Amino acid sequence: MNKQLDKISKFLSYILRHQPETIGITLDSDGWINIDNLIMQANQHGKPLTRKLIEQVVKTNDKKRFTISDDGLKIRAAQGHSTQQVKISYIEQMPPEILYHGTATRFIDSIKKQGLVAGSRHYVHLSGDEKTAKKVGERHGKPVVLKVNTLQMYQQGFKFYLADNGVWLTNAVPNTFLIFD
Ligand code: HQG
Repeated sequence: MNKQLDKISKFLSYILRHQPETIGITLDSDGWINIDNLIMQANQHGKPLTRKLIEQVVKTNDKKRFTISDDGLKIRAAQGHSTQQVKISYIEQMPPEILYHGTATRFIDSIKKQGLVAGSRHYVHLSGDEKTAKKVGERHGKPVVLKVNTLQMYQQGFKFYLADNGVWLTNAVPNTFLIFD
C-alpha cells in the first residue's frame, strides 16, 4: 500500500473504530456510515477524502479492515472498535480447535494471572494462524504467540464471532484455556 493510502487507512480506522465524533459523524449500531456523508464531513475537517481513495484503500488494505455495503452506499470497519456508538451484531460461529493470540512478552505475567481481556476494544482478537498472530504481537513489542483452546471454550458455552475480515472475536479468555509454551 502506498503512503497516501496508508495515511487514509489510519484515518479511517481512527474515525470508524474509535472517534467518529471528531469529524461530527455518528455511526449506526452496526458501525455503518453513509460514504457521501463521511466524505463531506472529512473534507470539512481538512481531510482530502474522495470516493476513489476510499475504494482504493478498501481494495488494497492488507487486513481487509473496511467493508463497503453491497449497495455501495455505506462503509464500516470490520472489527477493532472501541467507540460506544457501535455494537455490531456479529453472527456466532463455531471456532476451530485452536486459535492464536499475538501479544508482547511484557504482557505475559499479567495475562497469566488475568487471562486475555478486551481492554479498550469490545473484544479479544484471535488469529487463525501463527504468522498473523506474530504480526499482531509485534505492534506491542517483542512478540509472543499464545495458543487458545477455543473449541474447548466453545463447548463450555463461550461465544465466538468471525468478523468480515477473518479476525476471530470473543469477550474474554480465562487463563485456563491458554497454552504458554
Ligand atoms: C494485551 C490489529 C495485560 C493483548 C490487530 C494486546 C488485531 C493484556 C493488548 C487488532 C491482557 C491490547 C487488535 C492482560 C490482553 N494483561 N495485557 N490480562 N489481556 N492483553 O491493540 O489484540 O492493525 O487492543 O495481548 O490485527 O493487539 O488495528 O489488541 O497485546 O486484529 O487493523 O493487551 O488490532 O488490527 O492491544 O490487536 P490491542 P490486539 P489493526
